[in-house]
Amino acid sequence: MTGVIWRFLAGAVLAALVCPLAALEPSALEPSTSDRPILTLVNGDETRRLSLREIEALDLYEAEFRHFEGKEGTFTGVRLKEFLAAHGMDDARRVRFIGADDYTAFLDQEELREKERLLVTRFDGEPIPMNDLGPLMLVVPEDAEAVLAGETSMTKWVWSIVEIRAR
Ligand SMILES: Nc1nc2c(c(=O)[nH]1)N[C@H]1C(S)=C(S)[C@@H](COP(=O)(O)O)O[C@H]1N2
Ligand SMILES: [Mo]
Repeated sequence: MTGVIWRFLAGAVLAALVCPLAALEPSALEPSTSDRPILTLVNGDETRRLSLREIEALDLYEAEFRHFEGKEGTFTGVRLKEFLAAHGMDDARRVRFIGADDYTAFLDQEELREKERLLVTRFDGEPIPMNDLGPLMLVVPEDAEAVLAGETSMTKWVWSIVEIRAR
């Protein structure tokens, strides 16, 4: 009897260790060497264009999950908070993300604090083409399952990001 209970507990602990909620892990990918500008950063009245090499200059992290637009695999990128801090945008009242399709969504300070968001630069190790939700995507790995289950909103999972503005 106790054997059954122990086996159940051991199973539960193992499952929790092996299958965390799409947790962010350090990535072993080599940062890009591409100098082609793919992102416009607007901070107050300063505008800059960044390449994949410049975006991936920070530590890379990854998570495995299924995105509601269909992609299932490994999403790699930089932590949004670190990226904003590196570009002096971390104390902006609002940060706006603009897609190539002109879709826009913003995050306020509370949203930036409450969840770990990843600015995705790669899918399954490769840069993401413009016509396949690239070049950059905003995702919340810890919410991936809740979004698929219809329990959490995905309006701030912007894809095809080409511009980020702080004010
Ligand atoms: N670039 C871009 N990102 C986007 C959107 C979009 O139209 N363009 N739609 C947003 C909204 S409103 C939602 S609910 C989810 C899912 O959008 P969909 O229902 O149009 O697939 O993606 C979000 N990210
Ligand atoms: Mo939506």
